[in-house]
Amino acid sequence: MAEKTKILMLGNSRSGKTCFMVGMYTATQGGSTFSFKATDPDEGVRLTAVWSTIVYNSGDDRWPPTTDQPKIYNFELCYAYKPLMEFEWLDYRGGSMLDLSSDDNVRILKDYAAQSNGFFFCISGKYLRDPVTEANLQEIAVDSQANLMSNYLQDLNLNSTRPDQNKSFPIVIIVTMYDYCYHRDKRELIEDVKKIFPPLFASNSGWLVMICPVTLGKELAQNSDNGKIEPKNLDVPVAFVLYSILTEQVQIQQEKLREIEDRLDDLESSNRVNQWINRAEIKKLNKSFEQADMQFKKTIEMINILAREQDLSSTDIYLSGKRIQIDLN
Ligand SMILES: Nc1nc2c(ncn2[C@@H]2O[C@H](COP(=O)(O)OP(=O)(O)OP(=O)(O)O)[C@@H](O)[C@H]2O)c(=O)[nH]1
Ligand SMILES: [Mg+2]
Repeated sequence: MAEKTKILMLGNSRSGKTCFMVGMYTATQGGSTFSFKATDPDEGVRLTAVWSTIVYNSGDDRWPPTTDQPKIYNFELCYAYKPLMEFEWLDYRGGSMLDLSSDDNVRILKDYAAQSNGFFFCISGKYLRDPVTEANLQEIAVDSQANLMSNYLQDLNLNSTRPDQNKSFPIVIIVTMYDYCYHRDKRELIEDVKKIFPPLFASNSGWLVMICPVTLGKELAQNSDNGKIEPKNLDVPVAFVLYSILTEQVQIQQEKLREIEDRLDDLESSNRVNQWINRAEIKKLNKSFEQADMQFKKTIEMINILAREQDLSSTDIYLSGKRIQIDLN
């Protein structure tokens, strides 16, 4: 299993962060062969209870209270009940982004950002009901706190102590409460989201970004008290993170195989006497090659599993502002 992946979900207060996390955890328990498991079983029970309340209660009682204390959740993403990837997830009070930098919550958020392997930015669909224009762009960026989220990316780039600077850093812009935008053309909506975060789509910027509209139910915009819960796309952002981690692993593993092969070629192409002198090294390298090859094949198999389970080919993914097609098959 890959090392623990830390996700920081940024979004203003009431942007749907907690509901997304709870829904992602619970809604994948059924149909898919992928599922989430809370590392702490009691936490799993609590999350399931929160979800049941959302599904079966009505009125204000159905929704979880605003998050007051930052809290870390640990999940395992499983395939056929076997752990594939470990996740750590910070849920916090969205309003914290507005607090002064000396505030404890801001410090926790900044520290977590510095250790994160990817960011999820939440923009509520409420802000995108109407087309984004020059006249309303600033207001949307300020109200949704998109401008504050971008600051975290700047910090990330400036933070030279980050050990894994060369690693890919997936970003998902999640349009929560997409039900507010069902009347809109999806392509136009996606273009509007891009206008809110222009640096993420600049050419040569290197950012790998997915834009993913999600909803807990299409009736909720009209009827948040009693609308039916029919989650959509809640599992897609994490599948994208898994994809980006796996493809990065494949590249690293391929590089390692190439290096071992080159060294073996050098040693084996020398004369017989040298080959005999280096026989222990050659044996060791052959063993390393076998191990690296096994890991490589395992990663390819995981990518194939992901391809079977999750169709990412029609999702909106951009690399340096260019839309890329992920077809894992
Ligand atoms: N229409 C609609 N409303 C939603 C949806 N998801 C959540 N909501 C509403 O949004 C409210 C806020 O959701 P939360 O998940 O608590 O928001 P949060 O970002 O965690 O808020 P803080 O904890 O204050 O930072 C909920 O109480 C629901 O009323 C959705 O998919 N559609
Ligand atoms: Mg919350």
